Amino acid sequence: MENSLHRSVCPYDCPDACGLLVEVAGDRAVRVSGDPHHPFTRGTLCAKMNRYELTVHSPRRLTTPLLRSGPKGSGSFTPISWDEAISRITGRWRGIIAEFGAEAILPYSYAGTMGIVQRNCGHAFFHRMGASRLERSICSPAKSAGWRAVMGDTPSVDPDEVAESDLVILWGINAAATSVHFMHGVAAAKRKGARVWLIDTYRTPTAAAADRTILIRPGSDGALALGMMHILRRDGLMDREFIATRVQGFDEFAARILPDYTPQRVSSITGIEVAVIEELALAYARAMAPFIRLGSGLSRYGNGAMTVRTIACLPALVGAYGRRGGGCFPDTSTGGAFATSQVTREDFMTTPTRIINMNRLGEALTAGGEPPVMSLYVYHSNPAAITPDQNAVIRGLCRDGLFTVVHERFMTDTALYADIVLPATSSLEQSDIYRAYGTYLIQRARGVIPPVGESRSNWETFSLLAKAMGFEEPFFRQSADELIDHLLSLPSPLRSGIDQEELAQGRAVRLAVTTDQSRFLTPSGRIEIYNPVENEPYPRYLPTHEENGPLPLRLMTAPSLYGLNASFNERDDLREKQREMKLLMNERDAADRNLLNGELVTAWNELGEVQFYLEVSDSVPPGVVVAEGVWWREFAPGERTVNALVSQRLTDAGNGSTFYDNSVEVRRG
Ligand SMILES: Nc1nc2c(c(=O)[nH]1)N[C@H]1C(S)=C(S)[C@@H](COP(=O)(O)OP(=O)(O)OC[C@H]3O[C@@H](n4cnc5c(=O)[nH]c(N)nc54)[C@H](O)[C@@H]3O)O[C@H]1N2
Ligand SMILES: Nc1nc2c(c(=O)[nH]1)N[C@H]1C(S)=C(S)[C@@H](COP(=O)(O)OP(=O)(O)OC[C@H]3O[C@@H](n4cnc5c(=O)[nH]c(N)nc54)[C@H](O)[C@@H]3O)O[C@H]1N2
Ligand code: SF4
Ligand SMILES: [Mo]
Repeated sequence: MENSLHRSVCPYDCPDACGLLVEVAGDRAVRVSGDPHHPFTRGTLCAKMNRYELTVHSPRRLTTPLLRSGPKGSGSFTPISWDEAISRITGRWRGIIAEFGAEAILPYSYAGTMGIVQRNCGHAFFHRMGASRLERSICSPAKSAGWRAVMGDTPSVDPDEVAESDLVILWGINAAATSVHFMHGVAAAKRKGARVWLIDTYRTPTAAAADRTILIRPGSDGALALGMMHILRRDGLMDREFIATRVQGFDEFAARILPDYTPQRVSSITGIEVAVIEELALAYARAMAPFIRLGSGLSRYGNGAMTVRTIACLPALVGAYGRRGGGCFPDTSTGGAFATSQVTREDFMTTPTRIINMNRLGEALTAGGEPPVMSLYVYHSNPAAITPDQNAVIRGLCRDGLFTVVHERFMTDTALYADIVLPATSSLEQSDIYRAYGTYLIQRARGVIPPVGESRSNWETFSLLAKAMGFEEPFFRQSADELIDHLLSLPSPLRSGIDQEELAQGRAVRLAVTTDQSRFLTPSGRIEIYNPVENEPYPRYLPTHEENGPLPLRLMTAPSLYGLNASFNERDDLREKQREMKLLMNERDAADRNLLNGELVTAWNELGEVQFYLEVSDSVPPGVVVAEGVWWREFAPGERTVNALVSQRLTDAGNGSTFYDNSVEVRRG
């Protein structure tokens, strides 16, 4: 029989949301490639997804439900049937609800799959149950809050517009790893003569695509933006007419805030030479259409929202917003594409229940609470690896009496602590509808191979749990495709006039968005440098949590080219490319500590200790160390991985994670 070719969508938490072509032989996907007709993917995938079939058919896939048969964390399990698993889970839950109330049950999920239905369907189930709610703020809520404070609901420009820019600033984004296809547009701009500046805390792989790389002290980007604005004003390099007609509060800001941010002072905050700050400001002012691609790295600090807010003001001073090829791109806001509330069903909740911040899971599981968390249900997330304060999370997962269920594709660090593990399908085995957050495309996918082993999708699993819990709502009795059809039947301005046929055939379709950044969707209709609703009415520089911390090295918990958060650890081919779990350190810091390249070291702070292999590297400035990727503990040289060094502290707005706002010291061994 001939192999068949099917369209699908990359399900991972990546702004690109690539279109896939999947070659299927019998029950197996044998080859996965980039869809040449997908307008953003353009036929190429990243290093991770090129061999997605190795993930889908990995010998590590979980194929049956498992019941714990040894101490928590030991990894001893016995296979059981789905019927037994569901009846054990719901039996335990009934007992917990009777004794403690449903709020003693906590769901934990994030972004193993980005499909609207599979990602969000658990909300409906737990709302119906009356369980505690999870505040899903691990990624970049501070970035959204900072952007919104200045620009309100103004949409981002189309990412491909970057091709028309003459100055691209990649600001706190390792786009070569985290948004590969955006770099097409950057390359096109370069061919037409654009200059590319990268601003990061170390020389990432993206530096190879930049003309200039500025290394900035962690968390100080807000000060750099203020310094640039100081220079623009000092030298009269602003678009006065634009400011007068389109911006709220500039004069007051210029009089009260900007004088403090002289190049000298900004240099002492950021560690960047005065001459370089001057040069960057001048290049920015002279550009016809400067384009800022804003990453999330700089928002994961105690001052992260304010940093983003400050940077968002910069294009206003030169009138770059609304100029073709110019402006600022944080991500696309495609949230209105579908009525997600039809999946999450807040209306199933009879009274508003307790909300627990996902960044503080360690605290939630260990610090009691009223009621205490007695059961944790984890699906498409790996909190023992990816959540801040790994030691607290693992202490919590070890707690006697906590009943933990994990629905997963693999025996992750979290699944190891489960009482019951349920096997999950991969994206190639389930239906969903996707909206990208780095483009304005949506795409529908259907399963292209049967489920591997006895695995079931999130949707099917919640349907089974709902039935066993006696939830009668017809909602839980439909199929995922019926729910997708329902979503598509509800009108949305973003989908008006789109090609339904293309969508039904699984092709990517562009939403009907006007990405005109010259219409400011703010309360005042202007760019709000002055925002009276904020605690701080004007942007100014705020310190990070660790600015004057006791330990000397700032730790960057950066993404890796060959993994995505803790996903892809199952892949030997990708792990081999990274060789081992490394800590990058500058030569001077290594010499000060008598540490040698390649040796085993321990990074430590008040939260924990993590072993790495040291890589002495000139890509890292003194005072900074870098740990790329989130490893499963199985592949770590020691007992813990990077998030044992990350605190549960939150951002200044949005209750976000502060992954980069940590300090460590490093010793041999
Ligand atoms: N290959 C790969 N792709 C991914 C991911 C992955 O893990 N691997 N993760 C996915 C997810 S969930 C997300 S949210 C996105 C995130 O993608 P991005 O928006 O790129 O954000 P981050 O990956 O958090 O960080 C990007 C860069 O910020 C830098 N940085 C840290 N602190 C500062 C600072 O204070 N100032 C400046 N200027 N830079 C700083 C880091 O060194 C890092 O290089 O990527 C997605 N794509
Ligand atoms: N040190 C450090 N930590 C980080 C980050 C970092 O840059 N550095 N990034 C942070 C960020 S931005 C984010 S968004 C979070 C992401 O945190 P998570 O969303 O938890 O990320 P993953 O590690 O990708 O884990 C997803 C899991 O879902 C499983 N899965 C995939 N598809 C399905 C499915 O359909 N059903 C079920 N049940 N399971 C499925 C996968 O096997 C995988 O184990 O991590 C955060 N943690
Ligand atoms: S670049 Fe992102 S969306 Fe595209 S295949 Fe890779 S992980 Fe998936
Ligand atoms: Mo994320």
